[in-house]
Amino acid sequence: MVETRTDFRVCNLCDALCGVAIQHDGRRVLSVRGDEEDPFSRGHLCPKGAALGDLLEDPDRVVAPLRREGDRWREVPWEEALDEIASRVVALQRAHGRDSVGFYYGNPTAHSLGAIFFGLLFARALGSHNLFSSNSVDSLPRLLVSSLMYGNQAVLPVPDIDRTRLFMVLGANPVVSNGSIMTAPDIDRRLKDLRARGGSLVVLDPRRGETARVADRHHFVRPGTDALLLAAMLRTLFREGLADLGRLAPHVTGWEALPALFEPFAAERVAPAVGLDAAAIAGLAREFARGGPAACHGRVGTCIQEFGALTTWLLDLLHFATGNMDREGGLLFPSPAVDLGAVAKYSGQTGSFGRFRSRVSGLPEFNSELPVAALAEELETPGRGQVRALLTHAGNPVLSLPNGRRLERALGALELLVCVDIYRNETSRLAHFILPPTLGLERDEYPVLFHAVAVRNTAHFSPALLPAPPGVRDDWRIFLDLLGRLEHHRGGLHALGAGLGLPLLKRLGPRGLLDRLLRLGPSGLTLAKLEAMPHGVDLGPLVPRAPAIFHRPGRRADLAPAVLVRDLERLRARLDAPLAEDGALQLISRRSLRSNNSWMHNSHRLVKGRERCTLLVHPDDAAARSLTQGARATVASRVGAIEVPVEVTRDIMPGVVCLPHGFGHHREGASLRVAKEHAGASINDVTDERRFDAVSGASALNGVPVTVTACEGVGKPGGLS
Ligand SMILES: Nc1nc2c(c(=O)[nH]1)N[C@H]1C(S)=C(S)[C@@H](COP(=O)(O)OP(=O)(O)OC[C@H]3O[C@@H](n4cnc5c(=O)[nH]c(N)nc54)[C@H](O)[C@@H]3O)O[C@H]1N2
Ligand SMILES: Nc1nc2c(c(=O)[nH]1)N[C@H]1C(S)=C(S)[C@@H](COP(=O)(O)OP(=O)(O)OC[C@H]3O[C@@H](n4cnc5c(=O)[nH]c(N)nc54)[C@H](O)[C@@H]3O)O[C@H]1N2
Ligand code: SF4
Ligand SMILES: [Mo]
Repeated sequence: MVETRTDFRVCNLCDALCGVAIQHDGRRVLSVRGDEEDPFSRGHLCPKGAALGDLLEDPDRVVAPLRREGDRWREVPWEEALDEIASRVVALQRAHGRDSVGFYYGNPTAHSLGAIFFGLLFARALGSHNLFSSNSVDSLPRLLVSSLMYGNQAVLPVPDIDRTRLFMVLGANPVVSNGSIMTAPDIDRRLKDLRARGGSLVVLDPRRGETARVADRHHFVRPGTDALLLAAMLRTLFREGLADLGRLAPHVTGWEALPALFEPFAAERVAPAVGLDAAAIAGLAREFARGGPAACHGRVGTCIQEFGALTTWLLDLLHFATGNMDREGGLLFPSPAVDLGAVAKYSGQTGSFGRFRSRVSGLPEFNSELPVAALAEELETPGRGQVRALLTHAGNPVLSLPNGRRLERALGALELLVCVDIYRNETSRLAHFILPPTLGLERDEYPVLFHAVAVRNTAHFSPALLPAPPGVRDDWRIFLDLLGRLEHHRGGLHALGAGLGLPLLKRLGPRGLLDRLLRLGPSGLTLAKLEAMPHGVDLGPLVPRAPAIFHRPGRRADLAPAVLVRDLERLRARLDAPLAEDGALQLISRRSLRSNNSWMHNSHRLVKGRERCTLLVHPDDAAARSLTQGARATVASRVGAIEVPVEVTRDIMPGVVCLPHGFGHHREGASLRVAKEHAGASINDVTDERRFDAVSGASALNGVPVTVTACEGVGKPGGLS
């Protein structure tokens, strides 16, 4: 008989930090349950967590370094792959300059302690301006606004969902996402508790999604108009004498300038654009000021749109102006066991902005990275600084970034593409080398970023549980090994190792670094103490931290950063623009409980059942286009067209259509056999890289103007090109 046992870890697939009880036999996962003794997640588990074992055993997983020769893939020894990659990188940088080699890291990087520490180190050591990440299709506006207002991108306010009375959700869907920049496992229970204590949940979203369905009220708002809505709410507060900084008054600058700034945005004036009547807008403002404590949570819907930075700023201002910033039940700044704000400060990563710009379109750098809106053109446009080689880590740009088809052409033409990935997916199939890393349960993990944005202070360490396949390496090792090779090939004057202290870092590894950071943090924890607490430890509710948390002169938050104040003029001009182009609909995205961006569609248990890659269309828009339930439609934009089945529903606002992202698995050369059977079409084959937030450069993936027409006959999967 095989001996089995149960161990406790944290699921690292999304931001929610669910504790999991894993039954295993020392080699394989036998079952996954939610860990009832986890003080934070209290037994919660979503369908993806239950599929953790599927990832480890996926027969399509890459388990040895692969080298592509034409259409064929050959397993090669690590030393051969690393050596050749490093020598080609060094040769390219010698011949064409440091910028000729780029780096892109994707979302799971943030879920790997080793990749956070060592991937960023690697990126810096490349010495290239061409660093990109999924941040610029995600939280870039949020990080930028924190650096502008609080002097540090790592100072992030989080809704105190467990004590608020009014929880407003604007452009997020936590019931599905389980919270983001609001780590909140078991969100359903938290929302039930909110209502049980007499509080209310109000959702403002162009779609009546899963969170809206459990809300007290849901209002449709037109995509990309949140800044108008918030500006009108702020004007109401100032005009009606409801704006009051309270305790924070001595700790801010720029307050006096604010009332005049919002004068052009009367509720009556913005109402037609927002799609919400003026009385409702003013009512929301009053409710927020009087019905508190109140917290408004904006996320992907408010970030990846044309006014991402402006909207994020106005959201924070709404809390300052109603006394809900840094207040119990409002927004609070977590006190994580690893003090991320301090780490950012001492490692020089508080968030630089605009120190340099992208070569072709002049998009601004943030924290040494350029927005992905500039990626394709930086790969394609000849001249000094053109990216000739790209390394990706835990990303799938072909499916995740705007205008995926252009990107796939550009990636396919690179002199060198290296992907550190567990799969030969839609992006890595184009690579010259795939370097396979371990997965979460095979390496030591501590969710350093997500503890820092959690609705409660907790700490939970997950030591490696199961042995990894012999041919894979921990991601941090891959980065350090590559750095070592680069150093070897650069030689002499260009030696990196001494400056970076490579030998010391190698000895410490992520565990050693974590232990040191815990010891420097406020909780008195050490790695050894954490290891003795397999269910994690509760460090208590969030507490007010201002002004000590502000990393600015005099510890004062800047309520009126010049670059954001200037952008109000662009918002004002939006008021005079037509609501929509003739006949165009606005395309937005959605997530599903059973998928994780582009990469969990190869688990049978997650993809089985009805087709999920459908276009949501309001009955009026469907009728006007002769679209019927289940029929196929063509969705076309400036950049391309796809074909998808139609789902007619009143859950979407008239004038808006909605698709999930992360599909489009029909592409030749990827090895994901299950995903291929549920290929769907990629929304990012129609999103437009030229649409971005003018301030931050973050892509505007939401609100894309598209035309939708009925297809004739049966289309091929994934649609047109
Ligand atoms: N239209 C539209 N597009 C979107 C969004 C949207 O809402 N709408 N959302 C955006 C957002 S928020 C994000 S974060 C991005 C995500 O964009 P990306 O991060 O580029 O894409 P993912 O789908 O998360 O790809 C993750 C890749 O990492 C691999 N992987 C998984 N675990 C590991 C690991 O431990 N190590 C390594 N090395 N690789 C691993 C997977 O196989 C997969 O290939 O997509 C964005 N794109
Ligand atoms: N199950 C699951 N969970 C996930 C992920 C996943 O893929 N699947 N991905 C993870 C990642 S990487 C992230 S970043 C988080 C994202 O977490 P969330 O932001 O909570 O999730 P989304 O589903 O993207 O929610 C965005 C909402 O904004 C709405 N929206 C779109 N455009 C606009 C607009 O212009 N204005 C307003 N007000 N609303 C708009 C959409 O209808 C949608 O309801 O989720 C994480 N969790
Ligand atoms: S909600 Fe996120 S952390 Fe929790 S089980 Fe699901 S994927 Fe894992
Ligand atoms: Mo994300």
